[in-house]
Amino acid sequence: MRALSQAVLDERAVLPSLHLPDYPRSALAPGVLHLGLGAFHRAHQAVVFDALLQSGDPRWGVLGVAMRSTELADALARQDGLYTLQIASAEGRRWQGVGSIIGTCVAAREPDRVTAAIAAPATRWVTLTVTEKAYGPALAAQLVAGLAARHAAGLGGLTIASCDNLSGNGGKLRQLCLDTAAALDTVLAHWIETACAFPNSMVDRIVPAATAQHRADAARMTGVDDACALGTEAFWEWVIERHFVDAADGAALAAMGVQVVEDVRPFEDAKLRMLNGSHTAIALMGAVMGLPTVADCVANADIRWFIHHLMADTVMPQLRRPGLPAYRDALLTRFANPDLHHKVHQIASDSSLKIPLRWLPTLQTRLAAGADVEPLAFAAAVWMRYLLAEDGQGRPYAISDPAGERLQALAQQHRGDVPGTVAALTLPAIWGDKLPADPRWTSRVGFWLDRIQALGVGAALAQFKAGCAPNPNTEH
Ligand code: CS2
Repeated sequence: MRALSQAVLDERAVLPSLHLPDYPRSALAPGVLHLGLGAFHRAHQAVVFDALLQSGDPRWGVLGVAMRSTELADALARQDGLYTLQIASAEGRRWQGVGSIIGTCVAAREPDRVTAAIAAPATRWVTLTVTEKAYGPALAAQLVAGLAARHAAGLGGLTIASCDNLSGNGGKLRQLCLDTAAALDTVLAHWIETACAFPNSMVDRIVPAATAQHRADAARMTGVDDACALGTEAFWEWVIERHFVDAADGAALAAMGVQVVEDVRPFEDAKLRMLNGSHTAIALMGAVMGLPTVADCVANADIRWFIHHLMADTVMPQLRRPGLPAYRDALLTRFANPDLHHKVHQIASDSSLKIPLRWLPTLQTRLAAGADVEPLAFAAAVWMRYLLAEDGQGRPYAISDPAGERLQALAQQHRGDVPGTVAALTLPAIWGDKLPADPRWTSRVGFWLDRIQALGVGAALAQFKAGCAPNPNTEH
């Protein structure tokens, strides 16, 4: 079987079921530099840029930059940046060839190439999906080096759009760049501040890590071998603040289905706390209960009930996004998508960085108002149990988290001692300053950790459910 490439595309040597890009890719110069080349970007922004290119606007070709790992960047380069995306929903599966990535490189291997690309005249945008843990000095240094070269060349500023699951992602990135630049050169810092735009944005599409199954399915469906095939759901959202170097970009993106708004906050809060907050709770429960995927978890009636309860009664009262009940119900349907096979351990990774963004704002607001936080106390207890690194059947698993070693050591050290575990793991870096000293929180986490130790997560969850009086305002 031939490998996917531009030549294969030009000969139309693929099966007709595949929707293909047919714009002149070889004539494009990248207008977008994407940092964090991975599955999410390829199933989300790259698809929007593909649609823009398809509409006849040649300014949206992407140079895809992997931060460290070379495998995907090199595999994509071997097939001229092309890949097939499987889109699975209740209506069935369809396949789309995506052509917007016209070059790839690896930041750790070719930092100068990244700097040169940021400073290239054709570059207009930088987009980022580098994950929560990357917002530090190394990222800022890379961006500022490129921006300094751009400034020195007398070129205009860039729109730099963080697409990571952080609240106020654009503002955080802007501050990081300004602080780094100010330490080097105040003129440069002023230029970044005035000539570049850092819009906040919310991105959403569930994109599990690509597997060999995607490759096998792609081969069957297209007749060519695609080492970079991946799968996603039909749903996608990109909500971005109206704040661009070129104001006309707002209309161009909007024409492709991107929502361009004055204030991203209501969308970002709803997405982080409902989708991502539920994801983290599901992933930790699934890991300890030995349920491999999100769909396996929400097929369990008690977990499904718990997630509905968490969203409806604890998270939604603080949110402003319109249409929340429908958003909640759509999320449960998305989680149940049987084609995604979204692994709980993928989502459970980096939980120490995700919990402060996904659970903490709800907790802080509710505790300040004297409202109950019981589902999150239960979820926090599951996280503490998860840190023992073995499921309810005693099967070990790996924990992937920058603080993982330290957290696991603490969990082991206090194993069997509930108050000791709660005290040791309610770290201010994760749970904020107030929760460690708030007995309304620590006592409830301890209560549920005790139940989990005595009964296991599944039976403790059944007890949680039995103890909840039905809320007359929400149908479960
Ligand atoms: C997930 C997200 O891995 C995770 O932590 O919660 O990647 C989630 O699938 C996306 O944000 C959906 O848009």
